[in-house]
Amino acid sequence: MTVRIGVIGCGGMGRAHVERIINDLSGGQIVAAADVNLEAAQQVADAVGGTAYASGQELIADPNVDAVLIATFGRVHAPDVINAIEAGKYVLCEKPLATTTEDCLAIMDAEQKAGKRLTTVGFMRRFDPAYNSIKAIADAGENGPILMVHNRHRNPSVPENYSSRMLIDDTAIHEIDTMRWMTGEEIVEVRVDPVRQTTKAREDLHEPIVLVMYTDSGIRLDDEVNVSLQWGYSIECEVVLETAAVRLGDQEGIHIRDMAGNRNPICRSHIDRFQTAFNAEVQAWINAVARDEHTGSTAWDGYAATAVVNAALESQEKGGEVVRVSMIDKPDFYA
Ligand code: ISE
Repeated sequence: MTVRIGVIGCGGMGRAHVERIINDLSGGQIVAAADVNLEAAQQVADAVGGTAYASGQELIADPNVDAVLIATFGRVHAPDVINAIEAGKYVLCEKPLATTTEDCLAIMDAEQKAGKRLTTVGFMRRFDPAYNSIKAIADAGENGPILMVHNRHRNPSVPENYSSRMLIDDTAIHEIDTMRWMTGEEIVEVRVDPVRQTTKAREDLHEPIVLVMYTDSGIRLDDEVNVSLQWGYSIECEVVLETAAVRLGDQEGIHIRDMAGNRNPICRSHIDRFQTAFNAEVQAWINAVARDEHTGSTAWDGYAATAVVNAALESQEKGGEVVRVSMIDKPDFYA
């Protein structure tokens, strides 16, 4: 069965997904595109011979659309996700699932009413081969439990509209999810340490920052978020077990020795660095939808990440105070 996909949000991320579905993946066909900017939707629709819509609601109602991929801004995700659930259509929603826990709870309510898990959140690092290798070593248990994890999330630069809160709800949210997934535990406490400010960021962007988080069993997680580096896109993760320390390797394919030194080329963006993970994530979703099954992270994962983000934002506002994460008990539906 070919899964007929409608894409909501035709900016950079939406178009990147459209291109991968057309060029790199199998089993999926883009049949509709929606964007508040109808011209942007029309361009995508023309390229695939599909239908353009000015709203997600109209696209979801299209009987030719089997499943929906949402790549709009986080703050407008919830109504489209809920509409898709009510229409009984699987959704792959880019992160964050929603920017408030209230919206995430409404999504979980809609899913429980539908009696079916239909929502996958675009936490694509769960599909990155190197993160998976680390998790497999940790899960095997031969080196004892995880004691702590050190993360570094470094970007060369960020767009003009990127604000200080996005250090947490747009950037650190990746480590928040990856750490929950890696440890299999909820994060219960967060503190955001301010750091001497880089002169390379805009004056109103207060970075770098370091998040320090604890899980329910006491695993310590830290995450440097540093997004005006200039020199490259660099993601590091080291998991410290009792008798081993396992970290992401050099992620670039080749090694060069020349007059400039002994080095690997460096990625420039998340699209380069996580190309394999993005492809694996969307392919797994298409395959699962074709089998009428859910795959990847759930609406609960989206909710939990947003709850941790909220606690971190509160700590950021309060100059680094420790903040407890406030969450409902996990419904059995997501067990
Ligand atoms: C962006 O939205 C991403 O998802 C990237 O992975 C991250 O590195 C970047 O900081 C975010 O702005």
